[in-house]
Amino acid sequence: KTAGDVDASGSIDAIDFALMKQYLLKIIEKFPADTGVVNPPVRPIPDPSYSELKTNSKLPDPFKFYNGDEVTTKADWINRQKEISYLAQKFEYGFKPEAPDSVKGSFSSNKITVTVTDNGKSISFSCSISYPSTGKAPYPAVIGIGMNTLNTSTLTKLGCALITFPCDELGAQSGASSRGTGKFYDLYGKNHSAGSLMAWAWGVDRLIDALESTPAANIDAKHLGVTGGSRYGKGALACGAFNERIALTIPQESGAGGAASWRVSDWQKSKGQNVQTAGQIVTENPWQGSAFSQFGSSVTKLPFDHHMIEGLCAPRGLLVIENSQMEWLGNVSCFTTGKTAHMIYEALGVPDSMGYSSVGHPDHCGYPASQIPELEAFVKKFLLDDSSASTAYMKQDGGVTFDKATWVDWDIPALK
Ligand code: MCU
Repeated sequence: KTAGDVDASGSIDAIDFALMKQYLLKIIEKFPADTGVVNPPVRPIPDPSYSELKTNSKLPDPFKFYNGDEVTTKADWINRQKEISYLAQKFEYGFKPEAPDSVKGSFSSNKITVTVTDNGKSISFSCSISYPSTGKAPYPAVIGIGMNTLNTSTLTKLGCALITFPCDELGAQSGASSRGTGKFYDLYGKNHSAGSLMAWAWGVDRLIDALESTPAANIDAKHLGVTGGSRYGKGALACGAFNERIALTIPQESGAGGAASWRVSDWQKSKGQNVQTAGQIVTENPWQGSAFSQFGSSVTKLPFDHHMIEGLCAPRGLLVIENSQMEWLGNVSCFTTGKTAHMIYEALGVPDSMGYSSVGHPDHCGYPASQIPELEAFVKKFLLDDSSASTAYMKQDGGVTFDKATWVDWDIPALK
């Protein structure tokens, strides 16, 4: 905190205390156990201003810290993820508040009601749960942002519960002027930096708090997936990227702000294709934080791109489902992001924990039968602990190719 944050009488006001609490919680946050790396030395997180950012027309190197230091170990990668997460929150998504003062869950009629109290204010929201007729309680579950547009019969047949998360209640997306509307903003103020995708990611975190403390809901909070289609797919990726308790992330046909790369989408647009770009998205809806509008025509200044947002999920499960027939999503952009994010999983020695599958079909967010095998395999491996499931998928139809030389000027290190 700087002197400017202290008021004239020399005291720090209540809002500063809330912020300080967030910073402290960030510092003591647990490191993920599943990497086998428990305590990397703490590195200071860089905090560049917009004007200090350097232009980079390639997809930025995930394996170089912001100051240029190399990432050579898995412990370094954990620190690099923290750095990427901070930069992505500062410049794109807005900040996710840390654990609030209290979260309570109550369960009745197949519905869990989540009540969150922070800084003397409370909100609550309810999520419906539909239980499978097979499988074992407590059930693994897939959280649908908005609604679940995946092939739900595949999920229930495998014994997964489906949870509907009412994202629009938390953060509105009914046009650019709806910024700051919804229960998240009732709690944290309408000028909070978070865009609605981050408001949803925060809400899913609170849902998980409630699932953990509400045994009556009968959900295994250690085996949770998150999904969503289209705009809700952008949200699903945000949930997986910013919450280590999500075991499997499945964004579906999410395009720009999700599975696409800002840089490659701009390039596709420059070739005359009708692809959604940063310049357009900031005018459509408040999905991103307000700081992102600075990048509408300067995405090459972003110190990350969406291969690194997908990389925030690593080494956890990630299955990207796309539709190469929908021009607006940016088929080359999504494939390029998928291939480069996969390089992160390769460096971590878990290439098969991330899959990419794009099949062209005319119905946006319909789920073609040809993509069911990969869905089944990822659910088995990450939600049902079936290590025999084969999840090596890098599927792309329609002659879409990955031009590595144009986009990537870094190599895959073998992280120790
Ligand atoms: C792909 O998701 C979005 C897209 O980003 C928007 O530009 C468009 O308006 O809506 C799509 C969507 O959510 O469709 C249901």
